Amino acid sequence: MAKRILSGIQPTSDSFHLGNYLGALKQWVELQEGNDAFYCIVDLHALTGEIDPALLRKRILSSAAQLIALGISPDKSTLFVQSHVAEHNQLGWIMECIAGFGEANRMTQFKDKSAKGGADSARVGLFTYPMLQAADILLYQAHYVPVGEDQRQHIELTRDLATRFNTRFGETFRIPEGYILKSGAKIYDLQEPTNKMSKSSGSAAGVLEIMDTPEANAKKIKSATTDAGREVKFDEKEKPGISNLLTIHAALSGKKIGDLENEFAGKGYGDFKGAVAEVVVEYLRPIRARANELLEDERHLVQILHAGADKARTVASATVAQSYKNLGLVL
Ligand code: ATP
Ligand code: LTN
Repeated sequence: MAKRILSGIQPTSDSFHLGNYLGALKQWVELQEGNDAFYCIVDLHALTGEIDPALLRKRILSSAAQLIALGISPDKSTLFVQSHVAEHNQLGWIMECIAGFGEANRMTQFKDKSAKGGADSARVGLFTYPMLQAADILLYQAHYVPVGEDQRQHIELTRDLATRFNTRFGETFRIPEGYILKSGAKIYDLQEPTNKMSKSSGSAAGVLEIMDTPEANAKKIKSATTDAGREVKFDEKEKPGISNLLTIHAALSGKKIGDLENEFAGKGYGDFKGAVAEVVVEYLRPIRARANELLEDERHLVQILHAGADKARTVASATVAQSYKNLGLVL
């Protein structure tokens, strides 16, 4: 049976990176087949960080173009921008009124992010972020929420809030489940292969960006940190750099890691890196071109997003109406 899928990604960088794709977005593309998928660019969540209006606008559009270029089809999935569907704010407030201060205060993402700039300067929106995320999910009565391991705690909170609401005010929300790939491709920084590839903490040289030029990405791979020895072998402990490159090659070429080890037996790291660079560059080339093409016609891109928002609103408004009614609000 088709399942309702919901996920979101923040438009917080000019380009998604290969970790975002292999760890999360590739699953989004796969899950749109045979399911009823809703994918949301969570621009309101992005307001919890530094706000640069011109940059934010550019990144929302660029995120949409990249998602489509990576394979999210607006015909198969409902692709939309969170701020286009006001119901997110409406249910977000309800969730804030259901959540306890103590449980919100236990969210590790808030603790980590607020600790960076000093807790007093953290904004209230960063604190209430998980309640808005719960609203994102519950509005669509999602069965599954494909996310990375780091989001497990927010999904648990969402389930707790939904259960509490249903128990106290009557059945309103489906209790969603996280769809978290345990062994999902976790991609590491090319320069520091024990840290995850990340928009915020990685060095630019260690992050393979979808919108980067082929030359830039090839150069990053060729100067990736490798390990002692010269054998191309998967060993995350002793050879994190080579293992990361093997993971990337295998994920994009569809080859097995064992077969790649055999293919490069007796050859040096240089040959291997050249092959990885070619696989990455050729994989990303049409994606980048398609994204750039979509960005050239901004009106058309916005039209696609508005159409997605219209579809999303139909589902979201029914959930808000039901929750208002159950709360005793006069409709
Ligand atoms: P930030 O550095 O700002 O935390 P990020 O690069 O970690 O950003 P997110 O926007 O937090 O990216 O994550 C978007 C999705 O990509 C999440 O589902 C997350 O689990 C996944 N993801 C991010 N980095 C990686 C990675 N290196 N390997 C696999 N998956 C990743
Ligand atoms: N918090 C998530 C982004 C996010 C999300 C969502 C993911 C916001 N709303 C709803 C899944 C479902 C993150 O930082 N990756």
